Amino acid sequence: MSSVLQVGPLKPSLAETLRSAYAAHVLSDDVAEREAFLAVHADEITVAVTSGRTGVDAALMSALPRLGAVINFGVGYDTTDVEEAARRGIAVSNTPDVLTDCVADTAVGLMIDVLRQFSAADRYLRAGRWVADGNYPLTRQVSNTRVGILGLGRIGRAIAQRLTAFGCSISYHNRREIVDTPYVYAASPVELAGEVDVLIVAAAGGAGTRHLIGGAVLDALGPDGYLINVARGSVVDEEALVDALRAGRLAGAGLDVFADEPHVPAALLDMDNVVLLPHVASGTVQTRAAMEKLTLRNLDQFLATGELVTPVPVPASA
Ligand code: 8YV
Repeated sequence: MSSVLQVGPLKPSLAETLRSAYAAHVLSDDVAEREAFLAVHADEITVAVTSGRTGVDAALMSALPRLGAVINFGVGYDTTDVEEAARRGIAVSNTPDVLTDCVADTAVGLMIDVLRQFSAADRYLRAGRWVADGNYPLTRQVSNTRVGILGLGRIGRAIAQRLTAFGCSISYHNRREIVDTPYVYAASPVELAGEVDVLIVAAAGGAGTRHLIGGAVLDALGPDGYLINVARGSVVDEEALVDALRAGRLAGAGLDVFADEPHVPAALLDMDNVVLLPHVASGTVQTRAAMEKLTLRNLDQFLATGELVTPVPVPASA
């Protein structure tokens, strides 16, 4: 009998530890198997371990009457219904801080790649075009650009710090203006986009930020502007983004996240001014190991004391 339930796929070594050290159950994707499992084991489960990819929704919470914690591998927890969790007294944890550097590195890498067109230039060379067609066309300078950051949390600040070293000017929009930063506050995403060359999305996902970047923001960014997203695909209206890129109303985009992962809008695949990554921002051996360790610390502490090491804030609405 185990009180731990794995919900959705996890890093293989984490899934193996859950199995061998905690005798964790694994929730099936198959509806009939899931119901059969819940009919027998629902009362045993006190902790669910999941990731941002899957999460725990209100229906699963109501099917697990003794659930006390949702432990999320990843900093983003928009797939878990935190309002419902708060109503039910279920604590939720995530893995902040340990992935900040890698995600910020990825944002800067995407920005450099999109503006300087390194991926496209690499394709150009491999296709024999340097020989056939001559030098690659000139691109856009990265240093000294004006950068706007949507969401000045831990990751947003780490991006700002890195780009400050590139001589970039940094402005930001955030739910609240932050007093202790040297960066310039913009009152809305549209205002921010209108002031910068590159807009970097580092905001949390979820209902509150859904489609915050739509046609109006992209138009404010304009035909010389670039969009970088390392947050959640849901923050950007993908259709509006495709339209803007197609029409040349935006210079380019660098995307690590998409609305319907792993599916990527087909129109983007042929665009040389777009760099596409398969959600790899935290995907280094070092960072994923640190995320795994923090996930297990949350689990151990919850099982021992009923408290989490890195709980997420309880939503204001709860
Ligand atoms: C992970 C992420 O790839 O932390 C997050 O929110 O998006 C990534 O670090 C993901 O959570 C793993 O499922």
